Amino acid sequence: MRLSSKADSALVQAESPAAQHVEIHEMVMENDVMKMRQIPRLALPAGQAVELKPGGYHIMLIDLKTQVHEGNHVPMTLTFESPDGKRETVNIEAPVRPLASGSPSGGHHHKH
Ligand SMILES: [Cu+2]
Repeated sequence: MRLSSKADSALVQAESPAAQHVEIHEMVMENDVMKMRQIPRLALPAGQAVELKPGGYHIMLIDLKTQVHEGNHVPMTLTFESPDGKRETVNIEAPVRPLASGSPSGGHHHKH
């Protein structure tokens, strides 16, 4: 999934009725191991598309309320914040992707 904005903005929150918790994650290389960690905001520079995908920035669904499978779409509400602090929410249908295989927490309750 790609996010882009005409003006500088940042993704600051994601919510979905499909999961208890929704976090914005990035992948980082730590001691030659790819790890994911939560980030408080994902910057969207004006006119520059930011790609969300396994292995990069992604939105993590934690404690799923319903089973979701790859190829499904889940409803999601994204909150964006502009540099002046104004917030705007956008409802989307996000495509579900599994965690990359071989990652330390592969499988179980986590879906992207
Ligand atoms: Cu993640």
